[in-house]
Amino acid sequence: MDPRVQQFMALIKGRNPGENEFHQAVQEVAESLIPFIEENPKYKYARILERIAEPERTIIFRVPWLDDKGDVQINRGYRIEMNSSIGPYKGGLRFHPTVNLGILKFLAFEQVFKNSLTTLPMGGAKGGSDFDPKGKSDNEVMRFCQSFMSELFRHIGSDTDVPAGDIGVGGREIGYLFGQYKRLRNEFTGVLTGKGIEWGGSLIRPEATGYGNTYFAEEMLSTRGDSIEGKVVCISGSGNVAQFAAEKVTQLGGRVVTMSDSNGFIYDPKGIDAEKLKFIMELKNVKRGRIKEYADKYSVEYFEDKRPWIIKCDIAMPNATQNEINEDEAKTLVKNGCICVSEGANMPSTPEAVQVFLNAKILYGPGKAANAGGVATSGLEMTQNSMRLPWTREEVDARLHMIMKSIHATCVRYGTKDDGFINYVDGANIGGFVKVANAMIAQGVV
Ligand code: NDP
Ligand code: 2IT
Repeated sequence: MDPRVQQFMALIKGRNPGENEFHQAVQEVAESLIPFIEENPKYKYARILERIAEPERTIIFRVPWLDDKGDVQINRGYRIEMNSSIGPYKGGLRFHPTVNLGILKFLAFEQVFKNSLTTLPMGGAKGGSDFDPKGKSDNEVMRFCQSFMSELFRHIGSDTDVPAGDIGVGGREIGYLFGQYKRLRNEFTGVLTGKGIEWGGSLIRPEATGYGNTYFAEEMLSTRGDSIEGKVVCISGSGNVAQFAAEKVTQLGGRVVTMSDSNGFIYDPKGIDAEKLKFIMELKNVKRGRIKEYADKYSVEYFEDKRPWIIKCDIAMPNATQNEINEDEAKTLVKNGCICVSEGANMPSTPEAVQVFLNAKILYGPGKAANAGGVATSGLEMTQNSMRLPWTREEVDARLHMIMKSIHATCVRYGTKDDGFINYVDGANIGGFVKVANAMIAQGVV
């Protein structure tokens, strides 16, 4: 390891003990940025790297609520307000039993760079809770959301901090959170994004992360004169991002052969077409069932406790969670002829897996670039809320498409190496950094 990176990481690990995912996210960025900062010493003198890795504010709170039996339950709530130099704090809320401070800090850190790449004026944040919505009734989810917002409301606002969804937080949760915020503040504002279309939401926001992830893959492929048409695609996850990535890939002529959840994956060699995807959407969004039921319905193979990366494919879209592709799985993908990895999830590849993709010189689009379409469209929702004027589906989709092309162009600008290889990791890290770092310098030592 570069000794400068090592020295910086010793500082980060000392200040943030035990937060492994946060260390991982910071180290990846530091590896791209430290050589760049050496060439641009103004960032060094202002100690931007040290400042950018320290949250502006960390909020941790108790979330007590009553379950359906009348018993008291206690969870922990968080909001990490990482950086506000280019706009109000912005980023999702995750409700999942694995949530802890380190995971949310890694997500908030990534969000700063991602939001900068979108071209829109948004700072970076992330929040959530170790609450598990799985197996809870709608009423339990509502009471939890109301309790969570009863504390969070005092820290957020449409010009201060604008949360949205992430794992375990979809339209249902955003509705309950918004209702409680409105009641406490007596204000109808764009304080959350991902709202329902009848009450201030944006068309295309539900689709945006998966569509954007696919548009980004299409852009990467176009640099090699290729496209999604006719490609075999492995997708992991079966939630919001996975569903709409599958929809767009299929519309563009690709064949999606896998989807998964935390229990296993299904392999459908004929492809998950529009009709079958409708079944998955109903299964996951309404019945809240398990992906295994797809295998039973369509008589395809189900691999329990396995991840899809053992299946031969041209394109891989990890769209479930962090560290879901390890080194061996990355090697298997490359060996099987995979030419493109477009990350819908945040940090789904381990550092060793990333190295395998970079060494093989395949098209590798890291999450902070490839999944930025979701937050970008959240930004467009904020714009429409401010104007009090909704845009059409076509208008929002066209803007999303344009933004993904622009993010790709930024990665090419900052990530192209002497031999012409585009290192999208460096491209996204440096491209996301410059705007934020310049704003931090302009605003002084704050
Ligand atoms: P959802 O909650 O809608 O879906 C999550 C999916 O991932 C489910 O299929 C879930 O399976 C699976 N999953 C979650 N945790 C694990 C785990 N530990 N191991 C295996 N599978 C798991 O979330 P989203 O689709 O919104 O989010 C997916 C990813 O995309 C996350 O990394 C998120 O941070 C990222 N992302 C989301 C954006 C958005 O707009 N929603 C924007 C940008 C990135 P199960 O149901 O069994 O838990
Ligand atoms: O990781 C992400 O970018 C999100 N979960 C979406 C955040 C947002 O504010 O829309």
